[in-house]
Amino acid sequence: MVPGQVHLDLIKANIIDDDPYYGTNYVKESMRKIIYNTWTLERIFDMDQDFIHAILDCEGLDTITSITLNETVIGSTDNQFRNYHLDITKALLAKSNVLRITFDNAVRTSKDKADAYPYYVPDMFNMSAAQHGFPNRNFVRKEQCSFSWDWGPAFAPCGIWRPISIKLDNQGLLTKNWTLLTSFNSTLDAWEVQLCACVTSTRDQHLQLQVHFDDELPAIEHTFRITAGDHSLYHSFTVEKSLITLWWPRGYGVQKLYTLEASLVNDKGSRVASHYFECGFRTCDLVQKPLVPGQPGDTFHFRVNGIDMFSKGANWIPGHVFDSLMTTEKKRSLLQSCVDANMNMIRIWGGGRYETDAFYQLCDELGIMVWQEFMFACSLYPTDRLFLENVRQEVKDQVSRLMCHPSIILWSGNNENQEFMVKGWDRATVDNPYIFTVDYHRLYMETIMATLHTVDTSRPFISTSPSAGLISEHPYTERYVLQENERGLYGDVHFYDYKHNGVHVEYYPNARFVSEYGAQSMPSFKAWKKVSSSKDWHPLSKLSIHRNHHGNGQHEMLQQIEFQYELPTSLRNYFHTDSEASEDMVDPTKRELLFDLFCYLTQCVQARSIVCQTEHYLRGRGATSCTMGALYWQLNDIWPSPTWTWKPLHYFIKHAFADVLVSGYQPQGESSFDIHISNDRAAPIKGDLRVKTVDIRSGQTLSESKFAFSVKAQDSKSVTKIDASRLLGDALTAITCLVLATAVIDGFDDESQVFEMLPQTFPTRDALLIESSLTDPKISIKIERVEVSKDSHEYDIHLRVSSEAVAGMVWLDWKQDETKGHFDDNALWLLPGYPKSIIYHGTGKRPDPISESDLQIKSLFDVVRRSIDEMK
Ligand code: BMA
Repeated sequence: MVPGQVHLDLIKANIIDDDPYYGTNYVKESMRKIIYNTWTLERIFDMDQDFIHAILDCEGLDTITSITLNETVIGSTDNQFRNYHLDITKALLAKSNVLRITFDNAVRTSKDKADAYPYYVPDMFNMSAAQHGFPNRNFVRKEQCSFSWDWGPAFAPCGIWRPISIKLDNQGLLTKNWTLLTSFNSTLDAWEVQLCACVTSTRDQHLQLQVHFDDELPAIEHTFRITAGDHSLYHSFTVEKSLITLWWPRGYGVQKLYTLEASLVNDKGSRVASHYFECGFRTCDLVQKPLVPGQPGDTFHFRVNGIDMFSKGANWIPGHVFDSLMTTEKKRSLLQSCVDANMNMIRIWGGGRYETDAFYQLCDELGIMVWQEFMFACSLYPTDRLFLENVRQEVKDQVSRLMCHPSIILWSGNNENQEFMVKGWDRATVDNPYIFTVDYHRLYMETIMATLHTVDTSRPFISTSPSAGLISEHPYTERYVLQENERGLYGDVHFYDYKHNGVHVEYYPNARFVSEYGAQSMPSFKAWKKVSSSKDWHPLSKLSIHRNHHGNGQHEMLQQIEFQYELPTSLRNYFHTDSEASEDMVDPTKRELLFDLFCYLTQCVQARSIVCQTEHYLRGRGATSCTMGALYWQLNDIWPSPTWTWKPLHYFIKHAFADVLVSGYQPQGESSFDIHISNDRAAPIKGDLRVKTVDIRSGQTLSESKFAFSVKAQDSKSVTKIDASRLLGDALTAITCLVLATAVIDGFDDESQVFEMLPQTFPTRDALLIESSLTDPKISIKIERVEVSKDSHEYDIHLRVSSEAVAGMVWLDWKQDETKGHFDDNALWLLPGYPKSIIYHGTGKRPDPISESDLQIKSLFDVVRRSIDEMK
């Protein structure tokens, strides 16, 4: 399969019949053998066109290869992230060409390199036994997580993973690639367009560059006179400011993109090369300046077109172990889900891959800002001459390819490698920090930053994330170490805490920018079922533990469930009992339902913890922390396993990232509830905040109150702090209530100006006593109508969900897996007498006939129901 990976060819040919994603197949000897083998891909073809010069254009080979054409060696490669242009002029025949690409074992190669290296360069392998992976990934320029990660399996695949083609020249000119950069030139007070074509000419000639920019901008012409040989034909020109419509991140304006067509015409009047770009015009800065002049502490936020922005988003990892199965359609759907969840940024994390052109094109169109990392993560790296030269070429190739995209607003050197070194994750960096500091500087400053700046100086660069900020821009000097009293005052932060209750917000950092934070949950049971069998359906089953690559993950999730929910004792005991022993506790046919419940509970807890944390960061905008970014970990998954990726959380995040957020929490040591409004709009808002509390057991209203509020543009503040006695009305304080709050903005009548807080139980800090607080909600669902698009490809199912008592975390899903689409809302709290309308947006084949019985509904009351019905 081209583009593809050898694993997929072997599956297609039935040479391996195990599903690589099933159970523990990924560590089976038969699967691992694929990695340890050498594989040769061969293609026999005729060349029926004339040519003077020919190259084999490899956009991505994974990774260690040697290449022959008709038995002539034409090249070798050792970097998955580079483009290779191999000259095949002499080897190419008219008939029966044999092209062979032999892929060597990357795991062995990296080990050999590490063994031969003069000193030990740590890569975290020793700290990650639970990942069932391979060591020394840092010695090979290959997707780092393909050697395993704390959310992913080790397949270390090989293959022609990106397109490959032969480029012919029969007119004296061959173009290898085109690049484009648009930037604002403040000296000229105009936009500058830098265009470059890398060509090989077989003769001296004149070439005319013709640039056509939609019809809106003036056309450009420029003549080059070149000799035979390789050339970079570089031309830069300016465009008047007044002619340009800016590209904006979503939520701030339009995503204006211009089509630029560049052509080269030779002295005989023939058009010998041409290329289209979709480009945009915008400025971008990462503002790291004193927050209060003369005081310690710098800002850390993005400024696009002069506007300071709060970055709302998530982290992106590779979407599939085998890249060719991660289609553009799947990427589009994930990126659209970011838009639907009100995000404006994604961070392409440094342990994965540089994405495809189509991916960034989608980000440009959707207005999603991209924080782009170079592919180095959680490791230290060698710095010998060959390694650095390899990296230099990689940076040139990737930056040249990607810099035309307005969505990319930052280049970042790596994920967590500075922290690895500074915090001494491996003994070696503690014993001799100087070696690794010098190495760090060589790789990220002298190699990556220096190479980047030969190609693109229009975007900011940071060497790492999380960073401790800058001491000075000129000379470029990073702070590296933060003193105790400087925490949160500089740079960005990654924050994970598996020990505390996720709704206890005082544990969350007060930081300028939190570029990673997250919590694990199980995949949906439907997804898990496809990769497991009934013996695996227990929180502590061998498979659950095996596939949770984050050491103690299963126990941590159980602990987190208990922080938020007090489970019936029988259920609690069952979850905590060793998987095999637990078999005696329930009827075998009921294990499925209980495991499904466990998956659901982990997802509820994850959603609540991460949204509480996200709301804390959004409130931080108006606090002394001046927070200006929250990117949670992690948007997408690579395989069905317990990981940090979103499930019900997505619906909560949509809420937290709305342009007006109503959020509330119970402060530590207090019996009150503090409600804030965060305003991401460019204009101030004012209106009424209506607060209502409901007895969670009876559904009776306990209290109602109204508060006037006003919040400045792009600010956040506390609107009211309500005491328990007021929240609970005349009721006994022992009662649990649900707090509902709605902000209605003045001066508008439409629904879009009404913002609801996510319902919160109060007391908020305590575990919800599931058994004694909940009543059977008897949820019912009605399909009201189905609307089908004209081409029948898309359809909307309009549903109405109602309940007879308060229902918590109501989760809707289809019983079968045949539908493709999403509910516009889910993970809801329902109140008796207040039905909710939900739309399911589907594409492709729809359930026909469709009925309410095709849907599955879960709510927190199922914990009570199932622990009574299913436990022996
Ligand atoms: C951060 C990331 C990843 C990791 C995640 C969860 O450190 O950069 O390396 O998967 O945490 O542990």
